[in-house]
Amino acid sequence: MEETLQALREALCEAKTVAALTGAGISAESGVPTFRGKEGLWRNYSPERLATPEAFARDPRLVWEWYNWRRGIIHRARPHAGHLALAELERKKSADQEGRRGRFTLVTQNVDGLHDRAGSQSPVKLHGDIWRVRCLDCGREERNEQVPILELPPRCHCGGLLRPAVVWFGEPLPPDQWERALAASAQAEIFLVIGTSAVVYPAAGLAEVARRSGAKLAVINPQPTPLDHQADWVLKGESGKLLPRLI
Ligand code: BV8
Ligand code: ZN
Repeated sequence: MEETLQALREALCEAKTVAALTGAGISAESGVPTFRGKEGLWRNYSPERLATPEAFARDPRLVWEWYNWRRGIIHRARPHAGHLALAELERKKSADQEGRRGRFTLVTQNVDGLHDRAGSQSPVKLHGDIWRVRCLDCGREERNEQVPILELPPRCHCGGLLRPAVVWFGEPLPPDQWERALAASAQAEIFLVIGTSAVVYPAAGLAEVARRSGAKLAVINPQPTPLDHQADWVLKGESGKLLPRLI
């Protein structure tokens, strides 16, 4: 582990452009349950039942109860040293290095906003934001940080039903965010895959985009992932402990 850490540290120093893809695992140490772990969010529910437009159409109140519960947990959560380390890497890479302008792009599947609270400037949010809502009728999208939202399901001024502004299964990713993620992955010399089971597409496909464009791949996860076999560095451990040591 030590030599892998040191090798990746040196490569990160050298690299001009770096990108990272994070998943629920980086929020686990902040107390936010992951989706597929043993304590996972999906343990009691199946994704089909909750994180789909059909589920919301069938029972908006049930889906909102699930999001209210998650918003409560996230509201009480704090970013940890791993989130802060990624914000630090962003600052280091964007500061002029011997006149070479480096770049670090954070791409996240998480909707909890912990990266923003840790100081990441403009994370690419592939799956939306749990703190924003969108009206099914007039399409108006706004911030909503009520914890909890009292009247469920919440209504827009126009009377339309408000939904969480997140990407559900079967829904396309926001085109602007997807474009930013593709560009960052294609230009990265090093692509970090942190705290994701890499089973949800198209997000998980970004690692392949990066590799095909010549990037080296690093996986940071206490468990094995489908990307391990094609990674240049595999660090088996928790993001809150490994990222500060790495960065
Ligand atoms: C789309 C937002 C089409 C909402 C989420 C069959 C095969 C392949 C693909 C599909 C298929 N059937 C359907 C699909 C497509 C589907 C998909 O990929 N399904 C998977 C499950 C098979 N994808 C979609 O539907 C996407 N849309 O394809 O649209 C389209 C195109 C054009 C036009 C119309 C339609 C939309 C996907 C987005 C779904 N939304 N969430 C919400 O959050 O409520 S997905 C959800 O999973 C979260 O966003 C989450 O981030 C994401 C991925 O999960 P992970 O982040 O990886 O979390 P997980 O729990 O799985 O893993 C945690 C990891 O952390 C583990 O590895 C664990 O070991 C590790 N860990 C634990 N502790 C730590 C740690 N790591 C580090 N440190 C620790 N301390
Ligand atoms: Zn409306």
